[in-house]
Amino acid sequence: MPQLTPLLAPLWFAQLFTGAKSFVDNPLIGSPRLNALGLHATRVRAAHAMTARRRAKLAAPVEAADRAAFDRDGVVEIRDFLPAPTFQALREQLFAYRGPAREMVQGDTITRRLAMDPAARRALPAFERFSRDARWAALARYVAGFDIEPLLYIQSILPQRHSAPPDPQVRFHADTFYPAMKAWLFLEDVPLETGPFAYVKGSHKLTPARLAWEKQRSLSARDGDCRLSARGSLRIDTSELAALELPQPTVFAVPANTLVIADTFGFHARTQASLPATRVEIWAYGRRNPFRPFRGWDVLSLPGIAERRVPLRWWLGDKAEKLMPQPWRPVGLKGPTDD
Ligand SMILES: O=C(O)CCC(=O)C(=O)O
Repeated sequence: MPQLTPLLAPLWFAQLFTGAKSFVDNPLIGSPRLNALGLHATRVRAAHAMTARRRAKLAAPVEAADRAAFDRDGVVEIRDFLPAPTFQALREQLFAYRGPAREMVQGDTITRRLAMDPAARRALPAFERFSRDARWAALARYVAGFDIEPLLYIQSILPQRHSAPPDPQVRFHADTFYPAMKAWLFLEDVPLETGPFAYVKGSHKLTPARLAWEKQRSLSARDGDCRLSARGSLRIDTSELAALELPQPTVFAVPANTLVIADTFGFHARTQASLPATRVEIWAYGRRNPFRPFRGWDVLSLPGIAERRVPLRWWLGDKAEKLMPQPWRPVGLKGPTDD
């Protein structure tokens, strides 16, 4: 709507100082001319510099080995994360639980999420041991670069449920132009056939080669034929990794009770499942405006509020549906393994 342009210009400008990442929804962020002058590259550099400062202040409580692994690789894998009896109890409680679920279909794959809201927490008392775990809490905050309580869900990945092109998550990508945290505590073994998570170790680092790649991609991302790249999650082919001095991906085909936590500025993907499996996990997500100078404090992370954020977001999303169609559809009461 061209007549709205002068009204929206201040909003587009203000968004430059937030995590807004879509090259198509904001004409400044998507402008090939501004990006040739270095707009995208400057946002990337500034966001990483701010994160490094905040992470330095969040480092002390993180176990030294976890910090070293994360700083080197951008991803940490911790096997046998919960004590065996707690994990067994968590599995039993989680597989028996049914709650208000949301689903999103991407290609042939359904992603189902149930909020770890107060009702879920009452039904899964063993979850408390995970959410209050000091090692997890410190690492989640360090990786996110903020002193925030992550959003927590029960998530199921159900590949090969539609006859459709492949799930777009199987193409390697960076979620954002800035560091952000995602984590998975797998409730069952994740063999290769079920489509494990994969990560390009070291790709969380903003090297000169990566910065040049970001700048190059920002010139054409808006007009390219990949919808998700245009929306700011740049896709990369594994054949391009060597030129960025990066290794081939590591596939996390891991046993049950493994925690994987990653900076999703690093290149990652879900590998292609070869059967219609159901991968069940506790899934966590932590990000905030990357240009914020301080690591905390976050009122939304307070107990009593933190666990109500997901239902609140869903409710707000439903209210704004007409303005902004949202992909997460309510599907009634479901359990994590229902088909
Ligand atoms: O579920 C996975 O294994 C990875 C999904 C993914 O690529 C993402 O969350 O961005």
